[in-house]
Amino acid sequence: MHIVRRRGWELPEATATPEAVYLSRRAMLKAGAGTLGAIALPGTLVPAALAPTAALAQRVTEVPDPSAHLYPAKRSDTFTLDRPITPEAKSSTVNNYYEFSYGKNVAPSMTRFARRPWVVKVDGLVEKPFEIGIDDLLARFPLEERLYRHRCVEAWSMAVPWTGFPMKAFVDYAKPLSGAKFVRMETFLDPKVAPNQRDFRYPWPYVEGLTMAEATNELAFLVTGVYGKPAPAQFGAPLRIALPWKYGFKSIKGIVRFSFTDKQPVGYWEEVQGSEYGFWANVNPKVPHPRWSQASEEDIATGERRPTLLYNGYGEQVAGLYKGLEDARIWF
Ligand SMILES: Nc1nc2c(c(=O)[nH]1)N[C@H]1C(S)=C(S)[C@@H](COP(=O)(O)O)O[C@H]1N2
Ligand SMILES: [Mo]
Repeated sequence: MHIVRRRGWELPEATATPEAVYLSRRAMLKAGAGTLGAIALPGTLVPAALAPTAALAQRVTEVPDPSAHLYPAKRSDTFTLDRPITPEAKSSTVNNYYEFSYGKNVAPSMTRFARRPWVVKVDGLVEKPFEIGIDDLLARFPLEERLYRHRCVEAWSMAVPWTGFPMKAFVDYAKPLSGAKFVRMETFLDPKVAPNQRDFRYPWPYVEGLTMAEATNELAFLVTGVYGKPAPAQFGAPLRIALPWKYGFKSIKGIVRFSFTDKQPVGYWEEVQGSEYGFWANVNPKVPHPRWSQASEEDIATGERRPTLLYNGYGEQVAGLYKGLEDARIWF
């Protein structure tokens, strides 16, 4: 979603994204300043052997999804939209998935990604840590469809019919101990599949976190499908989350691990640039991002600008979560 300030040794494709982000000193130190001169000449990040080929693309897309028979799921009438559903042709070609591309058309860079096999790990402060395959998970939780608005911190928005199950059902199943205060979620890590995970400037894997109260709020939704079918890879298949009252970067894709913890997790973007992206990231039109306004947003389908809503319009469900936190930085 953001580019890194351009330096001589940086990649040309980094210029494809609209906003500039400044890598924190911490991230640079973590990357190891000593290696800076040695690598990342333009073009060396993705070895030729990893460049997508038409044959590979075909192989990956031809794998039938074993969960296809579960779709479409019944649409919930609890969650309604104040705008049309964004056409799939648009929402599936304007994506953020930094592991694969710093630009918005991510799908062509995902030819090495496969949605199966996929194992999810549950650990930390739980009665008993375990692993579960995505299809066993899908068999355990009834699927439903929910229409949610989605608001990226970059001030664009869309409206999507997600399919999945409430995060609360999953949390109950994980049996967290009473000492668990947060859930930390982690994206897969496999640079052979996700070329940008070789980019030492970023703290892979992608991580996000929620308080237990947020994770068990009725809106927190674990997503497995979209538009009435298993989610295409660029949407974060086979498992991502949708948190419609928060900026989109909280809605982590490609989840392989849930860790229950008593420590507030540090998210990927918080780690990259903590002065601009924080733990809470609740949508608020009145609190500008340090580099741009959040007062309005652009609908990616129509180009129309509309006023941004507090909590992205979901205050009724979530405002209560933040009582007593009025002075905290809950808008970044
Ligand atoms: N693992 C991972 N999850 C991610 C991201 C990412 O780069 N990597 N981008 C986030 C951002 S900034 C947004 S806006 C949403 C985009 O979701 P979409 O592509 O389905 O619209 O995914 C979020 N989840
Ligand atoms: Mo975003």
